[in-house]
Amino acid sequence: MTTRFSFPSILSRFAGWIGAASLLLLASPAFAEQRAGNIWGLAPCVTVHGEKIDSLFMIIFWLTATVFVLTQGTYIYFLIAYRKRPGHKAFYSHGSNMLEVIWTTAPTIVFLALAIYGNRLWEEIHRPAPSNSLVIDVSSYQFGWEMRYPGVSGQLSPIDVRKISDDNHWGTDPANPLTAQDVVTTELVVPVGRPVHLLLHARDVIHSFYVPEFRLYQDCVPGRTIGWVWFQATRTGNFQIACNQLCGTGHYNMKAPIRVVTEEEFQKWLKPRQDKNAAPASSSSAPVAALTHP
Ligand SMILES: [Cu+2]
Repeated sequence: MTTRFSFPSILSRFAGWIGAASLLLLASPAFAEQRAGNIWGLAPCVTVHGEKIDSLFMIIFWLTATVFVLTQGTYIYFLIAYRKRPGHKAFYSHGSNMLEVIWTTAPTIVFLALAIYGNRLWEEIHRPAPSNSLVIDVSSYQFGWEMRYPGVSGQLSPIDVRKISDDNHWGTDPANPLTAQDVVTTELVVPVGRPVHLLLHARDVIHSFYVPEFRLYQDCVPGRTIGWVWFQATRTGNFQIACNQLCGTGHYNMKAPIRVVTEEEFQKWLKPRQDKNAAPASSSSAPVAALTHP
């Protein structure tokens, strides 16, 4: 007996496509070499907020997955059970009003609950940063990142975004003694377990501060201080900021390393840099003054 659409015949018909897809699947790890994370699922999560976002994500995923399997399963079952067969006569069914009410009300309640829960989570994440946060200024430009930490005084030099330019990366006042104390770096080093408050800036065009492991994605807009981003890392590790807003020809390479370290390691890293900037600030106050008050 020959059937036109037997499984082997379908297989041979699509052999070329199946072969190509298998090759692509085998070769895909080579494309993914640049990424440290898992390309098949979510990147590991290392922030308190991120864990909450993931929990909402998983609730929605399992909810929709369950509904998908149930509805598609029922659909396939009905297709097979009520297929056209000799001796089986089709009959008209108007449906069930009760069922209609149930499957309209149930999703409405679920969607409302998700919206309320999601909104609460959004508010929680966008709550002002705790007062004990470490404040770090982040400057994005074509094509890189710069970080500014408070100097020995524990305070960042005040800025005016209107003064941000290629010559004045932060928009600080050179006459302010705090300016010389600021610690400027090209890597983001943060202590684990402590809230970190970021002030995001852009010097030229819109960039985006994106760290998948932090579940953080926020645009940096020229002329603005984006001051609502804060996070608290849950474990140490090495990560990367990647610009996630197509910002020009060098966009693909616009990245900076992130190191989440212990509080002791953090102090060991920051202290010498603060001390280095503290010394010339007091001794060179004369030239600074001379510069600003000729
Ligand atoms: Cu960019």
